[in-house]
Amino acid sequence: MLYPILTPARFLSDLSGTWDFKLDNGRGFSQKWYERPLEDPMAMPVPASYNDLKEGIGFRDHYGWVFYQRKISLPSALKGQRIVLRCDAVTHHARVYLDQALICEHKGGFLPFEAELDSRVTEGEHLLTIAVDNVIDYTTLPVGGKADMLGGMMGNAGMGPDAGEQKPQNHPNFDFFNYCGITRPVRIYTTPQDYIADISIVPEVQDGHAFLHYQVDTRGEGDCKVEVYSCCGSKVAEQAGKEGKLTIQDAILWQPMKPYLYDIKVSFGEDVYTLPYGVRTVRVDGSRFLINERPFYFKGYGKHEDTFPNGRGMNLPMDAKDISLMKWQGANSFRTSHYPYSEEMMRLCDREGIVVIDETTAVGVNLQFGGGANFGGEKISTFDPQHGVKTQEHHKEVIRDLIARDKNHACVVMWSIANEPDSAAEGAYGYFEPLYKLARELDPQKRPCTLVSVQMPDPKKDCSVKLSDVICLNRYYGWYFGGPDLEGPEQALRKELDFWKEVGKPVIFTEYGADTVLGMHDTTPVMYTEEYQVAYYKMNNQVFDDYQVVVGEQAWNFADFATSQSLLRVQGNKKGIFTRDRKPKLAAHYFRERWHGIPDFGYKR
Ligand code: BDP
Repeated sequence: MLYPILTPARFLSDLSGTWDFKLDNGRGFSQKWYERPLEDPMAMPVPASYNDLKEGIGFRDHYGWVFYQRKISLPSALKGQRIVLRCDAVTHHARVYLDQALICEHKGGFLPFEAELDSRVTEGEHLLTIAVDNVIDYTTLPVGGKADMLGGMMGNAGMGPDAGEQKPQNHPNFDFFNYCGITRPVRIYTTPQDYIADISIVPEVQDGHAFLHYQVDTRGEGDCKVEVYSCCGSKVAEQAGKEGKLTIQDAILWQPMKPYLYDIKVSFGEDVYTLPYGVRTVRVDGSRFLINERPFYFKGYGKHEDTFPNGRGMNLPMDAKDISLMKWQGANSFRTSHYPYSEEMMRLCDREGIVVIDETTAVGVNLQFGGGANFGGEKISTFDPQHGVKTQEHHKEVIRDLIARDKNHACVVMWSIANEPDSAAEGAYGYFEPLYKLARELDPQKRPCTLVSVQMPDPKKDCSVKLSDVICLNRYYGWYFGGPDLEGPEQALRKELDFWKEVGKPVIFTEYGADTVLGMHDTTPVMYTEEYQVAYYKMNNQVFDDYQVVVGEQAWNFADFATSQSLLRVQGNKKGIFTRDRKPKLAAHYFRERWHGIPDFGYKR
């Protein structure tokens, strides 16, 4: 899927701005609110999550549908063009209406979808309504649970005296606030009627020259030509035809922290599209992760798209700031925990040389959290065909759409199929094996695939041992497991790594961390102080340094972030190395010193 851009053949209009908005009162659909202007609407910015933009818990924790609406009219000069409406992310379920008609419906809150508009939109004014549902359950990704699920781990539900009837509400089976709304841009773009639908490029590098195996997917008739331009605008390769091989002599490679992007200009009939493209290779060799055939060491974070008051709404200045802070620290990478991030962020990472582990929306595919669904005594196995999650088909759709969106990004070096699923459970292999297979089939570049695995008593049972190219571990030795004593956790961590050493695949710690309140200090590093966070990381990092198989460390989390309310979360998760408004904790300085001393390449062998 191509990112929408202006070209000599394509018009683009961004519908960002202030829309009309209304919470559904249960009658939105029966009264057909989409057929006429909303009565007494509020003003609502797009893109943004709506939750923090008005006061009151009824608004913040609204359960169900909301309606966004605005008028659109297009220049008549666009008549005859193919006109497409593109929504980059609507969380979690969208119904799009133009005037009286439903023009498309989409499930999944973090990936783009499109609808072709009837050519009549170039005449007069039209009413565009996007109805958005935030309900999460056993069929959605991320997964929503039953009333006592996360409550069992982090709250007060499920046990003890009767707390009274609960009104219908979401129960996220994951640890971040269920922000929702139209969180990324809505745009209209045009193409000629015969057009370029997609482009796939697979790089090969030999003796300093690059060979780009390309394929252009087109609709209609026309001649196809592909040209490659250097960043200063000179043509370095050209080839006719919808598929073929372009040769770039003495190619300049895209490197972590030293990015270089070519412009690939594709022409087909009257259509023109230009793709910024970095040439680099990625592969796993034994326990090494090779980028451009050199052993790479991941330094960085698991992040969130989470800012105030945007919620998960796209925030370009904060994306730029985050990358600047990572560079200040000598970090070179992050994981898009726990959903795909905006295309703007991915393009920025291509441009800035930041390496990305690209994750699907599959978080919460685990009914065991802290007792989880089993908390009240009812035993539910995650993959139980009858009572377990029903996410596999949707999980396939998400993998398809993620790879379709991000396949050409140089920054993306690995796909993460899921975060902390119940990967050692009965049925886990049967659930995941087809998903890995699908990802491997669909990715033209055949990047490594992984699953980010939860801490468990017996890692040998994790289906990731067999399925993943790289072992990604979320481990909390010294926080949820052990701590404040760090000696016992250190021994346990070493013991676990002795096992992974034998497996022989590269290991990346994709999460490890400790909640820390900015400004809380002590001479003895007690839990929640900034000193404890530093002591915790020093212990873990020292162990990582002793194992060749560990090829990366991504701290949890880059910044403090909003979560559901619960007994373990004081205004959110405080494991950030930076606060939510990006002030450094002590650990930010500790990592700055450590990471500037670790080269991007060749740290381990
Ligand atoms: C891990 C999850 C992450 C949480 C983190 C934590 O992957 O989403 O925020 O734990 O507890 O289990 O801080």
